Amino acid sequence: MTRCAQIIALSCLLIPISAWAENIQIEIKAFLYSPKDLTVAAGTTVTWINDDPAPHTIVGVNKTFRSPALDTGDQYSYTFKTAGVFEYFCTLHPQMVGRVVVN
Ligand SMILES: [Cu+2]
Repeated sequence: MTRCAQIIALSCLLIPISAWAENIQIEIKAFLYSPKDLTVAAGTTVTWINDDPAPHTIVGVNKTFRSPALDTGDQYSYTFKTAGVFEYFCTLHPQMVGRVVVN
C-alpha cells in the first residue's frame, strides 16, 4: 500500500469513531455549573469537572445518575442514552442546579 492510500484508509476508520464518541464538558466554578443548560444528542457523554476549592456533587433529580463528592480537579462522566430533560443539583449546595436536554 502506498503512503497516500494508507492515510486515506486511516481517515475512513477515524471519521465514524469521532462522530459517535461525542464528549462534552461542564465546568463547576464559583458554585455554578457552566454551562448550566446544555442540549446534546442521545449517546453523548457529559463530563463535569470541579474547578472549585469546595467539593461538589452532580445528582439527577429523577435519580438517573449520582456522582460521589468531587474534590478540586476531580471529574465525573455520565452517558445520556435516552432523550429527555435531566435536571440535576449539588447535594452539598442544593441551590446549585443545572439541566441537560437530550434530543
Ligand atoms: Cu456544590
